[in-house]
This record gives sequence, structure tokens and C-alpha cells, in this order.
Amino acid sequence: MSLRTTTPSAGYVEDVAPGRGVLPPRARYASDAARLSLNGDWRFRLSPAAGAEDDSFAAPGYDAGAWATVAVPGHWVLQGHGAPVYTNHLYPFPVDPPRVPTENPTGDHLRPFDLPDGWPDTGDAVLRFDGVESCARVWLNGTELGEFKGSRLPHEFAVGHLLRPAGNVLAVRVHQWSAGSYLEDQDQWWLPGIFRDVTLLHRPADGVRDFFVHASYDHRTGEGTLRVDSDVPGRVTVPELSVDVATGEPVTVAVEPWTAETPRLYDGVLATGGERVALRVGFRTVALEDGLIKVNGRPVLFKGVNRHEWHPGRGRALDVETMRADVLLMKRHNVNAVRTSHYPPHPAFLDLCDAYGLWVVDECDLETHGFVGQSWRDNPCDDDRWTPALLDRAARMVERDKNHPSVVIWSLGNEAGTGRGLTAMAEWIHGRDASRPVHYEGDAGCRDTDVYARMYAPHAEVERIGRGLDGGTRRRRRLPFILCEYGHAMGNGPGGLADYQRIFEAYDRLQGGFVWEWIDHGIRHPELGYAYGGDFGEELHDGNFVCDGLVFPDRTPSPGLTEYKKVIEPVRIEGDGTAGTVRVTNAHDFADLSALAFEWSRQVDGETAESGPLPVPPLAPGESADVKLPAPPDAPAGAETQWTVRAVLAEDTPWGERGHPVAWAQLPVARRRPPAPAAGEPPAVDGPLVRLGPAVFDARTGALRGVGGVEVTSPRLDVWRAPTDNDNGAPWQPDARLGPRWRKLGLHRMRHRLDAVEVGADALAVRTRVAPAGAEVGLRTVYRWTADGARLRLSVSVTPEGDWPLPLPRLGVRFGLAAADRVTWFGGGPGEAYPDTRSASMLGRWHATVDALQTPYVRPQENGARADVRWVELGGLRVEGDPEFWFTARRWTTEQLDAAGHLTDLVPGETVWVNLDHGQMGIGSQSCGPGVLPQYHLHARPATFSFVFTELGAGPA
Ligand code: IPT
Repeated sequence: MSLRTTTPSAGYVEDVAPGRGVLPPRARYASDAARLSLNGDWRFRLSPAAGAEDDSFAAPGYDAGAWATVAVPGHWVLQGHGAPVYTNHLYPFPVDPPRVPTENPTGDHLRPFDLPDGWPDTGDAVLRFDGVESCARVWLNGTELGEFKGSRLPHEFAVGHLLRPAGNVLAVRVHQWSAGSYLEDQDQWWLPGIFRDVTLLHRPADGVRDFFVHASYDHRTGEGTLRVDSDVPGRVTVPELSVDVATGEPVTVAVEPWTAETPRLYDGVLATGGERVALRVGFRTVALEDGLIKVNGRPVLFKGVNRHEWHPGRGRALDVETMRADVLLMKRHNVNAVRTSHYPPHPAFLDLCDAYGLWVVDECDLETHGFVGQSWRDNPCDDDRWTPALLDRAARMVERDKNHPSVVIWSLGNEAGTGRGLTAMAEWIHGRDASRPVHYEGDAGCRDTDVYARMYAPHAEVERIGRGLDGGTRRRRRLPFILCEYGHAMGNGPGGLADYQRIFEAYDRLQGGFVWEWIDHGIRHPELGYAYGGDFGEELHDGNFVCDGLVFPDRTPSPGLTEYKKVIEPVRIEGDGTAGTVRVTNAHDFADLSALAFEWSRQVDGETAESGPLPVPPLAPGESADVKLPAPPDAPAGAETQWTVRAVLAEDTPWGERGHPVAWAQLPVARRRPPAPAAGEPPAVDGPLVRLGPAVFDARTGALRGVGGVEVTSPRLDVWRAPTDNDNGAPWQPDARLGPRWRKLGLHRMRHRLDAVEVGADALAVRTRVAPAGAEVGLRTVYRWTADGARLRLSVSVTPEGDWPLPLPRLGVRFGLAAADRVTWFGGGPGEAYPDTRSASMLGRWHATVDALQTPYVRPQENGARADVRWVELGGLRVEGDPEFWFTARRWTTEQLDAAGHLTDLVPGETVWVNLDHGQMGIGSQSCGPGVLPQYHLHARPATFSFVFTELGAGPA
């Protein structure tokens, strides 16, 4: 069936209707019918307005020889034509729905093609677009097919009657802005173009059209029931199950169920008279029972992420290998769920989720967030004129994706206010597919939805919800809860993930959450490294709010992902190291522990002395066992000792190699002894100098000049850190934002007043007051230096004065080294940690270079601290702490780090700056969510801490 249309007025761009001429939506599938990919280089012409060029380019014989070329799939703004724009929720055009600006970049695309040899000459054909942003009008061989909106949704046209064996020309006019743009106000770059595949599909006579695989699992009987409803009747076979039934006919057989932990798929075939379609059947039942989302009879705990599609060079035009990289990284980091924020993903992503095992919340391509600025007046979601477009979007998502076992929840969209259109979508989805719950966070009373969802709710509120004390409508009170967004992973952080996880695990009603978000949407840029909002001269933009992922733009895991992996690990290992037993608990929802092998090792002063296998029974989900560790040999007197127990993959799996670490814990045995005091040497004045043990000081200022042969820039008190995105907070949280308040108080410009340099009998004492101009607050700080023959000890006492209104960013000393490169430390590692992001910090002996200690946040900010450091060696010095300290080293100052906008602004200087911190302020999630929990605040309080410095290679300590 085809629709032949006359040329519409350019009014289609601003028409709220979803499109004209397109075929009804249907399932996505692979079959033995012929197909031709039309991806590749297309001819391209950019014009500045929707009607700037006539449509003669679509006529046969048009000479596009002078046009440019763009890659399809792709976005023209990432291929040298125009520029990307980033806004969070602001529409980058006047809000006057459904009107769009006259300046409407319009890309004309041309693709000549011949049918390949062997293309059948009977049957029909369909032209499929998997994604075009935001509005396309299509011609084939000069005949207009129609036009459509709905950027991340498939659209098909019947084209059989127009095809020729050779010399076909496909013409597509794409407008950046359309009425559809009002429905696509997601927090991401605006990126026009044909950004997903274009395919010509042969449609054989008596071929499959649409079908719905219903594959349920009864956990009481262990049987699955399969029924495939098909528009065109045929037979369904699943050889492995000896299934051979007619379409529409149910069959019940013993099966292994599909879960994200055990993604068992059965290959089958749907055969009609003219076509064979490959089926990948996963048997599973999603149900709302006892107020919980259960799969196959058991409640699920979502350990999820929000995933936008992103590639730093190609934007949202992803290839399968990039999608696979996401899935593999998620599986390797214990992530079990994905919310496809905020649109249906490329269809291949869902195939990967089926195959590797991830729970999917499939979200519709709908967000009208910009209407929040006008109190949601004129929101298309509450305007009947737009309802057909909303229903079209819902149908295109559900029909395309309904046969994926991984999809367990449908989501109506994100931040689209409330209204009749949303209700209509929910009703339609419930009617079409009763087998999956419907989610939409904006439905506060859960009138239309089956899951109570919130975003960025603080810990205490989540706990209240867990206890059922949150009130709400009667319906909502009976529903399970998820945090569809939490843990805003912008820059350094998010903090507080472990605290959320403890709460999720304590209350059944809390079924977990989805960290915001998976990847930083930085755009690779020749001068800036990665570009973010504002870097393309946008008139309105939201800066680096677009870089808030658990992985960097190139998919290198950030410390946030390492932390999340540890926090959500599916095995709990606890115990008392001195008692020599560990308690192992299987925290999976479905899988037993047979896929894992356990190992123990024992560290003496951070170095592994012995290791071996630890036999653990294949516990069922929820079960625990106490397991005996081997009897330890005697450790050297005074040594610090501990057990490390790990769970690793016992064999290669599709997503990880044998030995891949899944879970771990460390159990201390003998605690650390603090370093011996370094005292006894008397300081001696020597002209302008003071000599004390290995050290030389300036007699007038009391500043340390060197330790043995190592030149240093003297340690001084330091309380400043380059504010993180989470310190800076979000603009709508004016009272809570720490970064701006720290700056207002002047913590970035502390002055050091010298009160006294006292050369005593056994110590050099330097008395100071450290304070910002214009404020009464200050920190009285005494540096007390002592030494024995080779070792120099600094003891710092800090006494706050005045009324400190704020916690401190950090509290410690900073000093400079003339040269340092390689670093060895005994403490937490290998990566960075802060008070509320330290779960993955493993105690051991670690090595790195100064450069490798840096975490490359796209917008530079505080980073790279190592926790619990006992001692560190760098630049010819060994520094031991009493107590343990936070260690940071970099080739630029904190002030330079603070001033940098991009990584390329950071230029290494002559000095390596080292921070030895007694305390660090927590990180929190204030860049969009709650701030630092009280237990991780660094209050201005009296404190004393000390360090022992020794020149390396200068004889025994
Ligand atoms: C929330 C959005 O849903 C998400 O798309 C993203 O913008 C996130 O914030 C911040 O990065 S909405 C926010 C107002 C809670």
C-alpha cells in the first residue's frame, strides 16, 4: 500500500501531526527477505531556512555534482556544516508552539542507488528510516512519499511501485526545527541529521508484517508458554524445545527462564508463506505483586544507569561496536539495568541487552521540559491537538520493541509535565501490552503508572518512602519505588552512592535506581580536547552540565563507575579478620554463585604475602555461608596485616574473562602502628638559616627550604580545592551551593600571617594565623618541627577562630617539589577517593606517575586524592602520616586547576604540588541532587596531625 501525495505546503514543519504517508508501526526483525542498506556517503546541501530552496532537487536527473558529502548515519553539524547547540531544558528558540524560527537549518540529502543483483522482481518494498532529527520529507524517484517527525523512532514508507532496477534516487529534506522539537527537549545536544540507518527492505508476497511474541515463565512449574500472534498466519518453530505450532497457538514447555543475570535465549523461526523471521525468545514474566515488581516470581533490585546514546565524534550516530562497548562496560561494572533516557535507543542496543542480560526501561521520545519556565502553560502533553503525536510516539516505541525480553518497563518519557496526552499514552500502552508496567516520573500520584518513581530524592526521603511513610495517593502507596535518576555523576562524584544502596537493600519497597548518567557527552575538539555547552558560541547553553557521566566521552571509566561497581557488587563479603572467617552472601536476585571463584590473599604492610583459592558453596540468591580462612603464618612484629577476599569469574563469559573481579572485601588483622616519633635533635641557628636534623629553614620566616638534598617549597596550611561540579551545585539550589559560598567567604584567597618563629631546645615552632580578607574567621596554625638524625617531623595544630559558617573544602598542608614523577604509596588505591566516594579504595601498595594520578574530568576540578595513605614516596622524599592522610600531587596549582575551563588549559609547571590532607569535604551530588550527607562534612574544628619526612636513599630511617 502506498500513499501518493501532492506537495504539501511548508506548513508540515509546524504541523503538530506526526506525519503523512508513513506505514503503521510494527515490530523490528531480521528475516531472509532481501534488504539493501542505504547508509554511506550522501550528497548534501545545507540551507538556512525551511523554504530557502525549492524541492526541484528531488526531481529525477537533478545534478547534485556541486554538493558536499555527508556520512549517513550522521549529524551534519558534526561534519563541518553548522554547529551543535547544547541546552538542558531551555528551548533554543522562542517558545510559541508549534511555531519554529524562520532560521531553520535544512539539509537536503540525495542518495542514488541501484537494486543489487538478485533483488526479487515480485513483491513489494519498504523504505525504513530508523532515526532522523527532527523532521523529514521524503521523495523517491521524484515522487513524494510523505513526511514525518519523531526523531528517535522508526518510520517506513511503501515504495515497491516506485523502484527501478537501476538509477533510483532517494531525496530527503531534513529540518532541524519542527513542531516535533517541542516534544524533544531532552537534556542533550541538538543534533540534526539522518543519524540512524536507512534501509530498503524487500517485502515478499505472504511475508511477515507485524507479530508479537508472548513468552512467559511460570516459576512454580518451571514451564514457559509461548504464543506468537502474527498479522500474517504462519508457523513457529523452536527446535531446541521441539516446538512447532501455528501462530496464535500457545504451547507450554519446560524451559530455562530469561533474566538479566541468566539471559537464556532460544533461537526460533516464524515462517509464513513468503518469509522466515529469526526469533530470539526469552521466557520471563513481569508482574506487579505484593506491591513489588517481580520477574519470574522474584523481586528485582535495579542497579541501573541512565544511558543517552553518545559518541564523542559521531554524536548519536552509534555503530554496533560502540553499543556493545557500553553493554560490556555495564556488565563488567555490575550494572544490571538501563533506562534508555530519554528515547528508544538504536534497535541493535536492545538486541545486545537481550543477549548479554540487562533489564531495560524503554523510554519514549518525549520531553517538554522547557515549558517548566512558564509553569507548564501550553504544555503539548495537556493539549488535545498534540495527543495524536504523543500516541504515535508511544505506538512506534512499543510496536518496534515489544519482542525484546530485556524490556521490562515502558516509560512514557521524561520531564513532560502532566496532562491528558500522557494519560492517553499510558492507556494505549496498557491496552496494547498488559505484560509490562508503565513508568513516568512526572505522574506524582501514579494515576496512570504502575511504579512510583522519583529523581534525586535525598537519602532521608528515600528511607521514608521505604518505610511507607511518604503518604501520597492510595494507589501510589501500594506501588514499588524506584529512583529513576539519582547520583548525579557530573565531574568528581557522585558521592553518597553507598549510602543509597544501604537504604535500597534495607526496604523491600525500594527496588533500586538508575544513576544519572552513563556517559559524558563531550564533543571531540581540536583545541579544547572535549567541547561542552558554550564552546560553539551558542546564544543559550548550559555549559558542562552535558558532561555528567560515569564514563568519560571516550568511554574510559571514571572513578564514579569504579565506585558504583563496588557499591552494587552482587556478592557481599564481610567478617572479622582476626577471627579468620568470612561471611559470603549471594546478593544476586536470580543466579547462584556457581559462575564465581573465590580467592583469598594476605597482605603484610600492603604487599601480598600469600594467596590461594577459597572454596565457597554455590549459594542460592539470598543465602549466606561462613567460610574459614587459612591459618595465617606469623607476621613480622609491628607489621600491618589484612585479608583480601575476592570473587572473580570462574570461566570466560560472553562479557568478561575468567578472573574478572566481581566483588571483594578487605578484613584488617593487625592494625598499623603510627610512625616512631622523630625527635631529639636540637635546632641550630646558622646565620639566615635554621638547621634541624636533615632540614634547613629560613630563620626569618620559618619556611622549610629542603630535606637533605631535596629542595622543597615549604609546607603551608591549605584549605582550598578547585570546586567540583558537585561543590558548585545547581543554579536552582541557591542556599546549598558550597562552591560559591566558599568563594564568597574567601577560602580561595587565604592570607598567612606570621606571628612567631621560635627556635626552642628541641623544636622549631612557627606560629601563624590563616584567614581571608574581609572576614573574622581564621585558623590559628602552629607548625612544630622536630628531628632525629635523618627524619624530620612536622606537627600541625589548627585552632579555628570566629564563627565558621561553612564546612572546609580540605584541611592539610601543601608543599612543592622541584622534581617528581614516579609515586609509590601504601594506602587506598588505585584510584581517587573522597569521604563519600571511597568504597572502591583498596588498601595496598600502589605505583603511579604524577600524570597518572590525575583524573581527567572534562571541566577541570578537584580530583585525584588517594585515601588512607600511610606513606608515600615521591620526588626523593618519603612522607609518613600520623594519622593516615589524603594524598594528592599535580603539576599545576589548585588555583590553576580552578581557573581552567578545559583540560587543555592545564599546562605543567616547574613544580609538583603535593597536598597532604588531614580531612577532605565529601562530594555529594549537589550538581543536580542532594548535597553531602552530614557525616561527610569537614567542619572547622581543632585538629592536630603530623608527617615524618625522610630523604630517600639517605641511609636507614
Ligand atoms: C533531570 C533530567 O531528567 C535529566 O534529563 C537531566 O537533565 C538531569 O536532570 C540533570 O543532568 S531533571 C532535573 C531538574 C532534576
